[in-house]
Amino acid sequence: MSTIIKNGTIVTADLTYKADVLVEGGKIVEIGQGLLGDEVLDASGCFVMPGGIDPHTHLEMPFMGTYSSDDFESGTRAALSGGTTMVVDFALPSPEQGLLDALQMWDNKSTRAHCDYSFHMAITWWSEQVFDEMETVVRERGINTFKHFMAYKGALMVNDDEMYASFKRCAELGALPLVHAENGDVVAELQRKLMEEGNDGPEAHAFSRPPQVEGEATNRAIMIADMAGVPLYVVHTSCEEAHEAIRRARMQGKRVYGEPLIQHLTLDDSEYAHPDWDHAARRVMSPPFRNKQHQDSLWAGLQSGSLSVVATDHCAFTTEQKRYGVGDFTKIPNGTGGLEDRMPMLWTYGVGTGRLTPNEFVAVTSTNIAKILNCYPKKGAVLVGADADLVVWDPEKEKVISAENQQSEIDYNVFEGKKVKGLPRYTLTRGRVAVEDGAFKGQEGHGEFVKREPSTPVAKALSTWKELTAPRKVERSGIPASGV
Ligand code: DUC
Ligand code: ZN
Ligand code: ZN
Ligand code: ZN
Repeated sequence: MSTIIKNGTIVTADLTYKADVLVEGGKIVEIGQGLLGDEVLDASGCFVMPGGIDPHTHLEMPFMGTYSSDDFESGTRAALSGGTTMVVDFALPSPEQGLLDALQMWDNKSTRAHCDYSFHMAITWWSEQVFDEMETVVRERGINTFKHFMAYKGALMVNDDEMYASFKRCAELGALPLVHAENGDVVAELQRKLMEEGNDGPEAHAFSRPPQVEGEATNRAIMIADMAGVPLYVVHTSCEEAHEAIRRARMQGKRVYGEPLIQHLTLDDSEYAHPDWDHAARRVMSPPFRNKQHQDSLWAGLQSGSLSVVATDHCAFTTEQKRYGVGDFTKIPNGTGGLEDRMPMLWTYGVGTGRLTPNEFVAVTSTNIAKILNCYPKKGAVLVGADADLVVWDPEKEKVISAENQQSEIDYNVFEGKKVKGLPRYTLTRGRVAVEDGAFKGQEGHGEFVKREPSTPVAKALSTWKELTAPRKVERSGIPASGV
């Protein structure tokens, strides 16, 4: 059976034009005028765009004494409902657990996915076993990205020596390292001091993770990546200091990518001052929400291209789970949701305000991500031969975001009450209509794992550092006798 998307305007990262799209066998087979197909989807008044890719989710992840509450079933249901057709989740080994062992757990969880997905592999400890398994992860499992936590001391955090070793290994394998950039030592000390002074509420969370800890760690990771000769992807860039570091590195020719979250772009730190404990705790995530100055910087980064993609870091916890941290803010499970809302929120606050063009919207929600993570043009494209992961986007369709009608399985939504304009009329996952006018019609287990090859060596070019400082033995005319 074929499906034809008729009367729409195709919007890609670089083109806008009117054409029909013919889909068969899960792929785009023809783009042109007056095409015919079995199932007809009317896209009048709509934009036909590559489905969104969320490069950063944590589904059913063991974390801070519990598990994040959206799994691959509810998480991908939320994704598709908001126009996202692929998620990239983090396989997270517990301390001393092998990478392949952890991957097996993620394989098992992800069988319920409604849409396609891929994994990043987290490096949470370092050993010869980890070094060896990284090669299998890249060459046999099709995972070309490794995440490093510079925070969560005593749990997930890796030190500089481990990070440098892992970055060098990534360089050898043609893999891309990712960092959660916050100085975990300083965070731990600020947390201790705040608690000691009796600041145990969720408002203390933001004070324990100021922009400086993120700016410092971002700079450090960039310099370590430079020395290892590998590109770098900085997850959840939330503040001006981190953005500045990324922007400077890019101007120096370093291949560094920044990923702001939709939450940091649209919500600010006044949320933590809310008199209701639950309200504030539900918004505890790391890095925390920032003030308007930082938000402006992130928007400017997207507009100018110094920041590359927009993600969610979807890591949803119920109010009950958040309450583990009553009396000690450091025990509030860190994380917020956003999978269903990323695309409508970015359209409303980005395209709707004139900050982003529709083409730029496609770039930062889909195409840039597919290119950086090396699954383009299978994903992120409206091209013949690409997967038919598409969203028929109605720019006039409106709703008010509310936990009452969301797909996520938690009991609140951090965007509650926000009015969005711009929503999917249809979302297609490999040619299958999974969302039609707000109604979910997906199929559990339809999602497939997307293998991502290592990058070609040319994509590894970073700065000229290596050329300039490659050690050279100096021939000397004479060497003085030892002074001892
Ligand atoms: N930050 C969060 O808020 N949650 C999951 C992990 C992270 O780094
Ligand atoms: Zn569920
Ligand atoms: Zn993180
Ligand atoms: Zn994360």
